[in-house]
Amino acid sequence: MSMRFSFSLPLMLALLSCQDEGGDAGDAAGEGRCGPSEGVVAQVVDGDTIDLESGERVRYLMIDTPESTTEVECWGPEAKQANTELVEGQSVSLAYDVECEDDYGRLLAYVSRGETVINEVMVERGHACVLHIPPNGDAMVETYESLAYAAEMLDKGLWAACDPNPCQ
Ligand SMILES: [Ca+2]
Repeated sequence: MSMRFSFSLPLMLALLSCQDEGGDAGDAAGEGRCGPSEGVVAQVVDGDTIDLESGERVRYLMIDTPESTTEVECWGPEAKQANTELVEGQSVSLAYDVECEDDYGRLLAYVSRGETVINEVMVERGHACVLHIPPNGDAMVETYESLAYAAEMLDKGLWAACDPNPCQ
């Protein structure tokens, strides 16, 4: 018994420390490195921002959608509507990058429903432009740029509807 214990404790500690270094690998309480690792979307603010029932405001990483709140830009209302249909009232998971918050205190996250990353869907369907603010997204920028390029080639959403194009 004691032999087995002396073997497994260091192993457990090693596993735990790996998990800590894993960034947003959440612990048992559902906490990621920067904030909650899951939540329910109470309200969609616009195409790239949501409020969780737990109170956090979350700004989607790597994307920017046209405004639909204080001012209304081309495709702003459509982007908000698309985001609403995707996540409002839904359980989502959150993954973080290097910097946890923006200057407004909003959590910066990749937001997923099941295996679907909503940030990517918004670009893929032509509802969002790519917005890369390093060091966040350095590992993801090529993925997002190619999704935006495909949306542009296929005349999706804002790429066909807006002149001038809000992504340029
Ligand atoms: Ca925006």
